[in-house]
Amino acid sequence: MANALRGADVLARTLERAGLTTVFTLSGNHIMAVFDAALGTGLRLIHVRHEGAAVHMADAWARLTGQCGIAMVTGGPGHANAVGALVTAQAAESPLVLLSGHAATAELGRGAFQELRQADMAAPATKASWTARSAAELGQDLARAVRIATSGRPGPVHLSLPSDVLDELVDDDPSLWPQPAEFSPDAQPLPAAAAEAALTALTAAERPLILAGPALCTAPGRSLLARLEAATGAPAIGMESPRGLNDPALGAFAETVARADLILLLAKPHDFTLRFAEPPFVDAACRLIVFDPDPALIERAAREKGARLIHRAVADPAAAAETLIARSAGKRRAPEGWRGEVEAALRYRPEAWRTLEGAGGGRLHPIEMCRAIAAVLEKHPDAVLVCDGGEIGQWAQSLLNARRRIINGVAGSIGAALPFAVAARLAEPNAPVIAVMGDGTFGFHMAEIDTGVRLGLPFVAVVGNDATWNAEYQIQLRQYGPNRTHGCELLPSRYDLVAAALGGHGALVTAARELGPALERAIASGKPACVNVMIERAAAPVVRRHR
Ligand SMILES: Cc1ncc(C[n+]2csc(CCOP(=O)(O)OP(=O)(O)O)c2C)c(N)n1
Ligand SMILES: [Mg+2]
Repeated sequence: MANALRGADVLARTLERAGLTTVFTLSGNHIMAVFDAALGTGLRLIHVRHEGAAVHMADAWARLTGQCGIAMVTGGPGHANAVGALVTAQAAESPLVLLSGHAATAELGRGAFQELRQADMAAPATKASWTARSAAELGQDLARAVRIATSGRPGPVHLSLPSDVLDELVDDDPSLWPQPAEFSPDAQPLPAAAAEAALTALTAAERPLILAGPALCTAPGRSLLARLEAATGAPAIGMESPRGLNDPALGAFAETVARADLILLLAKPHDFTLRFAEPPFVDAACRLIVFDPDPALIERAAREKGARLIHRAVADPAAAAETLIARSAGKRRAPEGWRGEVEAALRYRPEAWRTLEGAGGGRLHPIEMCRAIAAVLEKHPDAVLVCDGGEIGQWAQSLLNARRRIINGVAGSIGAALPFAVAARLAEPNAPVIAVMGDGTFGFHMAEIDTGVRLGLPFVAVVGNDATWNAEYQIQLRQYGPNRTHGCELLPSRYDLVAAALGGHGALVTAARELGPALERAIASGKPACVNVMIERAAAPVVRRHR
């Protein structure tokens, strides 16, 4: 073969041609052919310390750049380590492709090294999951994977790469290379009649709401929602938290949702986050409109709501919003008073939070911690804010904001914050990255500080260290009583020294006045940093004006 290429070359060059050049990876026997094929291409391999981190990074990359994220791991256990992280990307509606090495096709069923039913294993956490069959089809496989990941409701896709397919030789031929259009998402526009029906209902309603799903919670998605709100007069709110209506980032929003008379679910799943839109959370007479890319989710809402679902259509979220904006010109807008009421509820935080101070004694209240971080974010309006979960994550999400924010999301999983921070800095090389997480959460992926050090990707991990898996401790306290709290304690460990040991910057903070300067020093260090803040054990906030 004059111009013979390996399957691995087809894969690497297809990624390069598609501009998908940042690959978050952890090496392994089955994928070393791809590492080799990457030489001489424009591919940038970001070699991480755990396969789950590679997937989390591809997820954050997608959320920040709008591009499909790419993660590549080895077969068997490497793949298994990656699969858990897909769940976070799936619930966050984040498009990525997981490429996993795989035992050689010729050895399957014979006891091959690391043989595992990988496609079956990834299936429930992905939009599509399959195993490549030949080198000649690898380019098309990849284009299809990217297209599925980015179409409709975005999400992860898995493709397994048997090692003999990666090593197989094929002649270089135009048929190997997919056309750019083959990567492009399939478009599902909102039908004009559905848009008109929705706008008529929205303008006739007294207290309408537009609730959007995670896919529209990116920075461009939120700008689009603001335009949609301005065009229709109906408050348009993105929901991306497992706390749903009780998301403390939405202030006292739950109180106004209960008063809505019409809710348009714009690619927002009808699910537990809405408390299934049942009373007392949503009024029994409130009507619903569902525009969703997924017919199965429309059917589910129809089953749940019957005649209260007044209009429905299959449509992509951003396209549907654009159509609604275009068609709302000249139409009556929803009442101003209602919009003001919703805005006030979203903005509401208890007055006492402004001045609240902890008991001292070397520990800050989470509010004091967030106050200092908020001041730093104000000074750095270009900063990317990462928030993980747990009780401290709820405080941070309630009290901190930034134009570019990524949170763990509807999956309610903890641990992604450090990988998110590394990928955020890669995506935004000139912006400070501030990642807030609990001490339990820090432990999941603390080795990614090493990835940041090796690759020169600084970020500031702010650890709210209450020496507890506090979210679970609070459940024990609430549900089982103060005498039955056990097993959720951690040590007040020096995570700042972990960062320093790995070549990063570390600081321990035990008083509120120290935190602002410590954060500025951490940013100025130009290294991956851990600011280890000793905090009180405080239950996450539930924000209500009327009890
Ligand atoms: C992957 C995963 N494992 C376990 C949990 C359950 N969980 C939710 S919050 C939490 C405690 C988190 O502790 P920490 O990070 O210290 O935050 P804190 O609640 O103490 O502020 C746990 C164990 C989860 N949500 N996700
Ligand atoms: Mg904790």
